Amino acid sequence: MNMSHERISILGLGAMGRALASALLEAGREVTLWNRTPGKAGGLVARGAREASSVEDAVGAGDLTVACLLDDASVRETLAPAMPKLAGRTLVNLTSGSVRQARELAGWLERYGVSLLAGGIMAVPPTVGTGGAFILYSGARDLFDRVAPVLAPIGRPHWVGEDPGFAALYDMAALSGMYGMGAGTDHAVALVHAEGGDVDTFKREVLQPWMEQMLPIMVAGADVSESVPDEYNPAMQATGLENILSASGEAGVPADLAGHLRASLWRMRRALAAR
Ligand code: FVH
Repeated sequence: MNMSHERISILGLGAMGRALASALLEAGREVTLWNRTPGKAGGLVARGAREASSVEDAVGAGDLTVACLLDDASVRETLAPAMPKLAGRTLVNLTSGSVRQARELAGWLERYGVSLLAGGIMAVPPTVGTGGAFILYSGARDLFDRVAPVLAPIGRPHWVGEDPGFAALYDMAALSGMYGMGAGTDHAVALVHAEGGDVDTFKREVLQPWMEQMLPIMVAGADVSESVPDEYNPAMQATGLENILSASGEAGVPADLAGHLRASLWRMRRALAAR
């Protein structure tokens, strides 16, 4: 793989594909674009990108092909006709999917002599290419070492292992943390709103500083065991969780979080029973 020209082809011009292309153009890369539905490359072409007429055309134009499509099925569907052209080349797949899908994709590509670097984007379109953005990669370390500098403009490259499924694993796990946080904050705001509180003031003066204080503690304390740290009092925790459930019921807020809260409650009760 010759990375000296840093010619990158991007398959997929959704919100994320466009953001990736923009950051790479900004960094002076030679960028070729393909999208299933034509007409999405306009502004990027005006900035120097070339729009390919087919997937085969795009794959042939790049030292590196990046797929950023909806899901695993769309990646397979898009690549299938271009496999002969992709043979002997590298695909970086930044499409979200499951661990098994990533492993199976690597096996499928390998049969055609295509190297896969699997990825997971830890950014949203507006933050691509900014300081906080990072990209999880998994696959052969030497491949990562060659690709990382080429794709660094989209976000800090972070290798998580040889197993092609690991980028998806860490991506999905991190998203689970984010969605849990999102569900919790939505629930918090719904409670305050339902009981007549000032949501903006609550967010600014209570929720934000509370979440900032607790986030490092929650991440450090996240644990797969059923144990409760000695310094925590599970009886107090169980009562506290019951209070949240009661407050939600009184406010008439849908108990969307009840499953997680009850699971935590039972963890406290089991810890109490084991003492
Ligand atoms: N946007 C985000 O915030 C998240 C951040 C973390 C990473 N995700 C993942 O990135 C992948 C792409 O997401 P996206 O935001 O670009 O998604 P859309 O704007 O919906 O664009 C989808 C593109 O996929 C194309 N597409 C869909 N189905 C097919 C198909 N069967 N064959 C070929 N292409 C297909 C679609 O094309 P079109 O509808 O314009 O013709 C778009 O290019 C995704 O995995 C996120 O989970 C983003």
